[in-house]
Amino acid sequence: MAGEPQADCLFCKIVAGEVPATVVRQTETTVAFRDINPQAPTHVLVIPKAHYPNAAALAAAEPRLAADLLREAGEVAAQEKVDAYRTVLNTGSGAGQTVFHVHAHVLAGRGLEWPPG
Ligand code: IU
Repeated sequence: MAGEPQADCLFCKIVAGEVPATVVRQTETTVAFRDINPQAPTHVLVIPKAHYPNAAALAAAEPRLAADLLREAGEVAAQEKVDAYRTVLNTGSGAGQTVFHVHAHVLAGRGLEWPPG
């Protein structure tokens, strides 16, 4: 069922505490943790606790939860004391998505080029 934990999902395992992560914030509906392969001095992933494969699926099924995710990206930036940051939501392997549990990357602390690579 949509939103239910998936047995083979790494981020569902992080939510369940079965895989360790450096959690920086947690709400009733979301978890934010440091990326294990940081691409910037601040690189935090914000995920919904519920499993949705990507941002569009999340927004279609649970628009308020999609809003929670984006609001939490801002809360992470505030907590990290960065005023400029980039929020990235990769969708599809061709765009670089490797974990199919929606996550917002929050990147900050260095110059970020545009267009992204
Ligand atoms: P992507 O947008 O799906 O490519 O992002 C997945 C991210 O998850 C990527 O930046 C990984 O470094 C990160 N990650 C992690 O933080 N912890 C893990 O155990 C694994 C991946 I696997």
